[in-house]
Amino acid sequence: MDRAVVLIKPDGIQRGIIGEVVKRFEQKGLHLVGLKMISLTDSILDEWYAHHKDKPFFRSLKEYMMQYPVVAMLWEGIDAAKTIRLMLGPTLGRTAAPGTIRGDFAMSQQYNLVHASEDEAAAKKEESLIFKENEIFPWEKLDLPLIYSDEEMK
Ligand code: FUP
Repeated sequence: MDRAVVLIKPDGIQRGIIGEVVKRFEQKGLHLVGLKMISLTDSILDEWYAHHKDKPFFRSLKEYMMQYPVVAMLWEGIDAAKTIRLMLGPTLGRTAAPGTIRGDFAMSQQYNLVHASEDEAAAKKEESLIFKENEIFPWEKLDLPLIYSDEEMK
């Protein structure tokens, strides 16, 4: 199983979509192993968005991410990051297909409500920036044999 970090960003908190996002990932069959509210700091964001540090939008992106707390989640599943990013839709909300989270709730590029790790490497980095070891709960999810075949779970 892979893991992916999801953040419901400050605009998502203000728009009241926490339950909606959690509901969609639970319905999909993803496995929630970490969940907390956190205020992101300048130093976390410098590392989080290191790949954007020379972009013109970097400063306003960080300010927006620090404006209100975020809800951080750690989800497990086969191809978790890829699956979740499909469920979010593309970064620019108004181009996202209906049925995706951004397609159903977002118009903007910056205010696109939810972040998800790009791939497994990004997920590992983001997990270590947000979650302490005792904040991760790998509980046994009893319906996994109904979500994946034995072959897929090997
Ligand atoms: P994503 O992988 O969907 O999080 O998108 P990116 O890594 O490309 O961008 C990270 C965040 O930067 C996005 F959520 C929105 C913001 N952004 C801008 O504000 N302006 C841009 O031109 C590009 C991205």
